[in-house]
Amino acid sequence: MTEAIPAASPRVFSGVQPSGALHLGNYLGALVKFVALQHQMECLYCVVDLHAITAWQDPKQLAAQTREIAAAYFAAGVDPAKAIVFAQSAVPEHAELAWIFNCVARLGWLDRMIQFKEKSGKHKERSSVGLYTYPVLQAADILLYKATHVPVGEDQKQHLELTRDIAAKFNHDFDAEGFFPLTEALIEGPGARVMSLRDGLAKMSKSDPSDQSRINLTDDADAIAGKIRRAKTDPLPLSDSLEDLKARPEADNLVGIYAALSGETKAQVLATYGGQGFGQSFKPALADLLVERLSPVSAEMRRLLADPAEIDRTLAAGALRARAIAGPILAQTKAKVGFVGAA
Ligand code: AQP
Repeated sequence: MTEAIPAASPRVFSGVQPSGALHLGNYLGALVKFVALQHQMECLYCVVDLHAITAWQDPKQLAAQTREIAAAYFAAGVDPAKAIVFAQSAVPEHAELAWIFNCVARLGWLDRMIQFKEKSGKHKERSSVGLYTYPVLQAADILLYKATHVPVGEDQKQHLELTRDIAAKFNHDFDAEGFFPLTEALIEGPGARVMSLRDGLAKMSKSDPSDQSRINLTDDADAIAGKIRRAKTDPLPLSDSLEDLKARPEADNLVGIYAALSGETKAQVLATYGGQGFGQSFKPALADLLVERLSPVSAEMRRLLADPAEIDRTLAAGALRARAIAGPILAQTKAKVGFVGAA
């Protein structure tokens, strides 16, 4: 008989990989949402180091990068007394649930994942097996806490759909309707898809070989001004029509970044700067706005990173809180699968 389980109470889970310096896309697509949500629901924010090692990470760098992501969370405004902040590898239940989900997910589902195709490129046979099953681990991250909402950028939409497919198949196969929630992605928002400063059709990314393609959270005012000055645009002035932006991806991206940072709509930005050349006042104003928003974050990151032991203590305390939620959910999952000795 199908077991009736009450609707899950709202809970947020999200994570960022410690695979390099954070950029403006991570900040607007993820961190800004993390901060807002911690006041509305129970939130778990993870530094997903198990995900990071799906591509090579220098072991000497990985710990520093993990602390840097945690520092970025706190500097952006995540409060570790409110949200649960921890490193993924400190909660072994993630890997355990991922194995069970590896046996639930179908090969055909993973074959369709665009991010694997993009990241593995032409030489997929040389990619790690972990990169291929990355979305399954992501589903485990989320469902280990029965999270109902996941704030992410638009690039993660397909992985969230896979998480729902895995939850639905598990619930069906193990006769446990409603056991895992069908998690919703929280993608909407002005910074959901920040594009490269060198190519308006490619997303801003940590792994882009060109540092000029992104604004890093740790860039100083000169670096930000230089990158915005050199940001690719077209020779036409900025128009005052939203329709016109659709065919001009680089212009659209810069206007979108300005709107996301200022809290204005794109139409309001165009009402102020439309009709002028990019360099006249729009690009300098955008650089100033970026410096105004990001420099307090990078200053706070530097302050926090001066005391790595304190970051480690905060992450360890977060891992204990995370395990207190994860343990019983994993035990129930194992019992449903039929493992002897599970609670
Ligand atoms: N360009 C972006 N615009 C909006 N949101 C973005 N995110 C990433 N890039 C953009 C969001 O940031 C969160 C953390 O991402 P991640 O580091 O875990 O993985 P990612 O999506 O693979 O990020 P990168 O920067 O592109 O890293 P690499 O180059 O290593 O792959 C996620 O919520 C993501 O949606």
